[in-house]
Parts: sequence; C-alpha cells; structure tokens
Amino acid sequence: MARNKIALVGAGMIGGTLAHLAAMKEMGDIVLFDIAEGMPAGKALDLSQAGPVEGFDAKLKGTSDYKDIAGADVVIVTAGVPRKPGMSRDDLLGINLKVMKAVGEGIRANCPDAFVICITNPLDAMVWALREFSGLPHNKVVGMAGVLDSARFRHFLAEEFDVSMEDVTAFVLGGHGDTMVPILEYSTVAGIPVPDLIKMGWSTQEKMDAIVDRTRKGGGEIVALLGNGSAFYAPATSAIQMAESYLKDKKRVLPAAAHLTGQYGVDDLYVGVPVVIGAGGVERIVEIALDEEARKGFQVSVDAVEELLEACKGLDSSL
Ligand code: TXD
Repeated sequence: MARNKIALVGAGMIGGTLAHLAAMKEMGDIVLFDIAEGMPAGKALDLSQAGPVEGFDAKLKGTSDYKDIAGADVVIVTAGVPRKPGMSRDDLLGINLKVMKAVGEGIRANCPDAFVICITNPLDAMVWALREFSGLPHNKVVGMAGVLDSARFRHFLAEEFDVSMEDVTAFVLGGHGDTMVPILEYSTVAGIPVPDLIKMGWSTQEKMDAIVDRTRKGGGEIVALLGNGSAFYAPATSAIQMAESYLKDKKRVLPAAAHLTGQYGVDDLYVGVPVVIGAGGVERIVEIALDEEARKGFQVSVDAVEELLEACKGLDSSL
C-alpha cells in the first residue's frame, strides 16, 4: 500500500512542527508548501536529515508549486500573516481571506478528495472561507482550535489536581480563545466531573474560574512570553491528533470547528463543537443539551463568528 501524503500549506512555525511530528510518527510522505522562497525546501531537507538518526522513513519535499500537493490525503493549512502593530482586524481579515482563496483554489485543483484542517486565524471565519473557496464537502473541512483549547484546560486542571494529564478530560464548545465555553460538568478526572471534585474538596470554584480564564487567554499568555510569534508546539500536535483520527479511522471524539446545519440552533456556520472524526471526515456532530449559562456563552461565540463572516463577505463579493 502506498504511503499517505500529507500536505502542509504554510511552512512557518506550526507548519515546520507539523512536518516534524508527521515524520516522526511516519504518517506518510510530506509536502511543505509556502510562498516564501527556499524556506520550505530548507526545512524539508533539514527534517530529511533527521530521518537516519530517528529512523523514520518519510519523503519530505518543500515547494511553492501547488501541483506538488496533488493527491494529498490530508492538507493542514497554516498559511497567512499574523496581526502586526498598526494593522486593523479588517486589514488582517482581508489579507488572510486572499490567502484562503489561493489555498482553496490550490486544493480544489489538486487534491479535492483530501481531509482539510485549517489552523489560520481568525479560525472560525477562515475555515468557513476556505471551505467556500475549495468547494469541498463540508464534512471534509474542519478547523483546529478546540483540541488546543481543551489541551490547555487539561494541562491546568492536571496541575491543580496534581494528577496525570492522561486522566483529565475536558469538554469545550464555542470559538477559539476568548469565546471558548468550557463545560465543567463534562470535564472530568477519571470520569469524576469537576463539580464533584469541588464537592470532594479537591479544589474550589474560584480556582476553577481562574483556570477557565487562564485557558481563554492561553494564546495571549504565550504570545507575551515569546515576544515574537505565537504558540506552535501544542497547536501542531493538536492538528496531528485530528489528522491521525482521519487517516486511521479512529473515530476520536474531538472538539473542532465544524459546519453546523441546525445543531445547537446554528445554521451554515463553523463553530467549535465536539465531533467524531473518522475515515468519512466529520462523521457526526455531538449535540448536548446546554444549560442557560452555557447557552449564553455559546451564543456569544456564534455572534462573534457571524460578525466576522459578515466582514468577510464585505471584503470578498464571491462569498
Ligand atoms: O488554535 C489555533 N487555530 C491557532 C491558530 C493557534 C496558534 C496560531 N494560530 C494561527 O496559525 C496563527 O494566528 C497563524 O494565522 C497561523 C500560523 O501560525 P504560525 O506561527 O505557523 O505562523 P508563521 O510562522 O507566520 O507561518 C505562516 C506561514 C509563513 O511561512 C508564510 O510565508 C506563509 O504562512 N504564507 C503563505 N503560505 C502559502 N500561501 C500563502 N498565500 C501564504 N501567505 C503566507
């Protein structure tokens, strides 16, 4: 059986880390695509030279030609520019929208059967636009944010409870970062819900509130520390988990920005919800009953995504 092919569109900090992880896990042959001259080829060559030491067999290629992503099974998109001082939200939106258009057309022409994971910010709007420009079925295009947000939440909870990260599960809904809605009732340590752990005296509501707040601002905390750029290790590993679930038909239940068609009262919008990812792409959307507080929090996310989409439609008349 031929190896899988993984195309990474955007070979920057996350793209390079994705390539490293995918190679180490022998997920398939890897194409690093970027508009930056030489850089993707340099990363591909550097990573190839790690192969003999690590003992992985994966062909890596750097390119600026969309033809090289032909036949990719998975495409992970990080292409775009970060917000720079003096740049308005709409400036950023306009630039990254154009990037999504080029990437979407590249995917449509070269690998229309791929499973596509978008990471570029502002995530919930960019994944929607990428789906529109690529024309792929909605179940084959998802956004990565929830796995990262819940990983941050799980890390902080495991620290607070002083237990293994492996035994902590977290349930998050909604948009990336600020508008994330953690559901404590469904977040557990070895199956014990967080509210029960509070009753058991393991922590307090105040500490949980502080952890939720820190999780929401998790991206900003890292940006401030790095001083130049944003998080890349955890975002990359989160997207790899989603790609593996598709390639191995694992049917993992993971939070992702998925296209809703009435679930949670939302129609034709990408919002973060738990989904089942298997060989069919997004095979199922997990819809739970929300209490009043969660519903309100979720609505804030939905409103924020809708507002961004309106801005996108104003910037590109084909949307
Ligand atoms: O949870 C999440 N979704 C996120 C999202 C968590 C962290 C970071 N998040 C976003 O991912 C971040 O705001 C960015 O929009 C992306 C990628 O982050 P990264 O840190 O990898 O950014 P880089 O290092 O700037 O890489 C982006 C690359 C860079 O090499 C550019 O040359 C390239 O994108 N680029 C392009 N590639 C292909 N095609 C086009 N048009 C293009 N334009 C820029």
